[in-house]
Amino acid sequence: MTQAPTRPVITEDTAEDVDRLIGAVAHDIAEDPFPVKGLDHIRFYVGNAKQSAHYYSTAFGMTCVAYRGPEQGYRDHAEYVLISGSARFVFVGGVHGNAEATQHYARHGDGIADIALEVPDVDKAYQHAIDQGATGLGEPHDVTDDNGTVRVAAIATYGETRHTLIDRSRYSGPFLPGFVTRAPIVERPAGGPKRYFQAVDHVVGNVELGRMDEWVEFYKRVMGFTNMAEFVGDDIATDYSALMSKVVASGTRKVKFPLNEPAVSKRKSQIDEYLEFYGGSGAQHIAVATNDIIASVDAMRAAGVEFLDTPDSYYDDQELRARIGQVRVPIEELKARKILVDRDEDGYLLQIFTKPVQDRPTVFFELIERHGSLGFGKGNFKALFEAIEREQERRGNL
Ligand code: TYF
Ligand code: FE
Repeated sequence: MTQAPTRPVITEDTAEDVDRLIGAVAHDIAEDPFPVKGLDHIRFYVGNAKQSAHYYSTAFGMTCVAYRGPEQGYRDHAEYVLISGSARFVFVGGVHGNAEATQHYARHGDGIADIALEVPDVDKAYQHAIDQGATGLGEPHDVTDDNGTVRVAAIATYGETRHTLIDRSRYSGPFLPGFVTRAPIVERPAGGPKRYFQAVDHVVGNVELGRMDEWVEFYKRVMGFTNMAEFVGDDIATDYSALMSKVVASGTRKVKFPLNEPAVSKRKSQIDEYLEFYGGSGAQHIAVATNDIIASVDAMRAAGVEFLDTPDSYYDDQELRARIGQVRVPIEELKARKILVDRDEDGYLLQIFTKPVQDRPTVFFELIERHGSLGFGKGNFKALFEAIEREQERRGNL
C-alpha cells in the first residue's frame, strides 16, 4: 500500500511547478485570436497604500519589490509593488483628495481597479478587443525609462474595472517605467514558510442581476476565452446559494475568471451585499495557489488573518469522507484549520476563504491547493455559502 504524502508534492518554484499549481494545460497561444501569456499584476486602489503594503507583507507574506510616488515626481499616488512567487499586487493610494485612487476609494472602498494581463502583442490584442466591441481606455503606447520599454494599452471590463494589456519583453526594471527598487518592508518570521502562495489561480467578478451571460460572452468574443465546466445554475441557485456562476478561461487555463450574479431568492444574496457595498460590479475574490495550504493558513492566522468558519459536521459527514478518499493529510488536520476539500474526476483540491479584508463586506481571498482537480470546489458550495451567509447575518445584511 502506498502512503499518502504528508508533505507538499511541489516544493520548487519552476515555471512547470507553478503551472501545475494553477491547473494550467498545454496549449499553443499563437493560435489564439487574443493571445495571453498570463496575469501580469493586480492593481488595488486603497485608502492607505502604505498600510496595505504593510498588511500584505506581514499577513500575506508578500515581499515589497518596487515603489513609485512623489519622491519620483509622481504627484498623485503612492504605489507599492508586492510579490509572492509569480503573483504581483500593486497597492495604490491617493496622495491628495483629487487623485484617481482617492475618488475610486470614496466610491468603492479598497478594491481592485485593474486585472492586468501580459500579452505578447499589445497592438494585436487591443485591435482584436476593439473590433469585438470592447471599450478602449488607452490606445497602445510605449512607456520608457533607463531599464527599457514597456508597451501598454487598456480596455474596460465590468463596473469600473479594467484590463491593462502589457508587453514587458523589452523591459528589465523592477516593475514598470518610473518605479524604483524598494527593499522588503518586514523580515519573514524565522522558521515559517518561504512564502504563503506562489501564483494567482483565479479572479472572480460579481456583476449585476441578469448580466452574467453578457460578461461570459464578452470574454469569449473579446478574449477568445472558453467556458470551463463548473457552473452554478438555477438548480443550485434556488436551493441554497442565491447566486449563479460561470467560469471563463484562457486557452492555457492560466487565466481563469469566474463570474457571479445574484440569484432571485427569499434572502438577500451575498452578491447583492457585495454590489450594494462596493457600489456596483467589481472583483469579488482572488484565489491564490499555494503548495502547502496547511503551513500558509497557520502562518496567516498567526499574523491575524480571519478565515471563514466551517462547522465540525462538515468533516464528520461519512458521505464526504467516502467521496474524498485519501488526501495528503489526515482529515483531522483539515478540520483543525477549517480547510475545505473537494474531489472530481481529475483529482482533488484543498481550499479556504478569508473574511472580507477591508471594512466594507466586499473583497476577500481564497487559498487553493490543487492536486489535479481543475475545479473550483463545487462540492463545497453549500458549506461555503452557508458560512458566508452566517457572516452576512452577523453584519445585519441578510
Ligand atoms: O471561485 C469560485 O467559484 C469558488 C466558489 O461568491 C465561490 O471559489 C463562488 C462564489 C462565491 C464565493 C466562492
Ligand atoms: Fe474561487
